[in-house]
Amino acid sequence: MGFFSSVSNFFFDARIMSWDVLLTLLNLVRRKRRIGHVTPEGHPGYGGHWPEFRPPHEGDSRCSCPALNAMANHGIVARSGRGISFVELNHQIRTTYNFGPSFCSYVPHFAARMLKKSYSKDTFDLEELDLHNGIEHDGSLFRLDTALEPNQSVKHIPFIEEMLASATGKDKEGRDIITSKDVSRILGKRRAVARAVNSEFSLSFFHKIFGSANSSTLLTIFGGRVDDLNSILLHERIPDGWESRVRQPYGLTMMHFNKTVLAVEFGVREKDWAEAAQEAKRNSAAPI
Ligand code: HEM
Ligand SMILES: *[C@@H]1O[C@H](CO)[C@@H](O)[C@H](O)[C@H]1NC(C)=O
Ligand SMILES: *[C@@H]1O[C@H](CO)[C@@H](O)[C@H](O)[C@H]1NC(C)=O
Ligand SMILES: CC(=O)N[C@H]1CO[C@H](CO)[C@@H](O)[C@@H]1O
Repeated sequence: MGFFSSVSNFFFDARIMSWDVLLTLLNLVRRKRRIGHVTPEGHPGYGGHWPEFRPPHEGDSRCSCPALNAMANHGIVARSGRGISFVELNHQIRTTYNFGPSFCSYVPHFAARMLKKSYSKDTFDLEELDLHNGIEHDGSLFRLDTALEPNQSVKHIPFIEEMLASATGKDKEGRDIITSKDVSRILGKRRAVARAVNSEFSLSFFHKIFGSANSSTLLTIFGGRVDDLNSILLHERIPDGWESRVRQPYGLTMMHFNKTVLAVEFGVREKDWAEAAQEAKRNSAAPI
């Protein structure tokens, strides 16, 4: 029941949705933030100065989300990844990545409900977010499925390298850029192969949408830039001088984000990967 009520909250939370629509409209009429001033003054990362990066120590908590792990690695939330409050997460993802306040309120509320915790009073450890089929799901871009790798903080380097190498776009300066089509293509492959090699594979419609939402941040917040994503995905480190590529004054709203998400999801064609999936199945030593 919990999960379904959360999902229905997602689709029917009229209050957050109308707030989001309002912010989307304000974004249209107000000027974008100036380059170099996207991260607000007084917050970590202002002017591209991110707090020191330190990889996690033994015993620190990390999760399947590269963006949240990076915040812990820079001490924007507790470096231990433990005892993080949902309220704090809301504020920190907003200033770090310039997601809109509606989204930044919605997601930690969703996570708190998933963990059966109080949004306003409780805290969580990053690894708790990896509850399988809560938010974490099969067929991801950068992690093996839970049945194959129970520790979801473990990056699957070949997946990350394949994604980065598959970028087909270029920006004006000639840098490599991942496009919406690139993300759809790789997502299709991940899902087709995972379905073939993992007998416990499951991916509901809602998790598909979440999956393409998570993947779409590569295109929006990170602007598809391979140089930055190399650092974020492989090292969970925010590059020096980095700021969100979303410059809207009220951040990335759900309404705006939806467009990217739907373009990615509708571009996914698992069928194109039937052969790759069969081959992966033949090659997987111990069928799981
Ligand atoms: C409260 C905020 C957030 C929560 C609770 C959260 C949680 C998660 C979880 C559980 C996953 C794993 C999903 C899977 O199984 O594939 C994930 C993946 C991901 N998240 Fe987050 N996340 C949050 C915010 C963000 C933000 C702000 C960004 C970007 C700036 C982001 C980018 C990503 C990316 C790129 C992935 C990888 C997708 C994949 O491997 O397919 N997340 N997140
Ligand atoms: C999970 O993997 C991470 C990264 O490799 C490691 O540091 C951590 O100790 C592992 N956690 C468990 C519970 O095995
Ligand atoms: C985003 O898309 C979902 C699914 O189509 C929809 O139910 C939701 O209302 C949309 N949110 C906004 C703010 O447009
Ligand atoms: C940044 C982003 O889109 N995060 C989403 C990842 O997926 C979970 C659900 O699976 C959403 O709650 C997050 O909003």
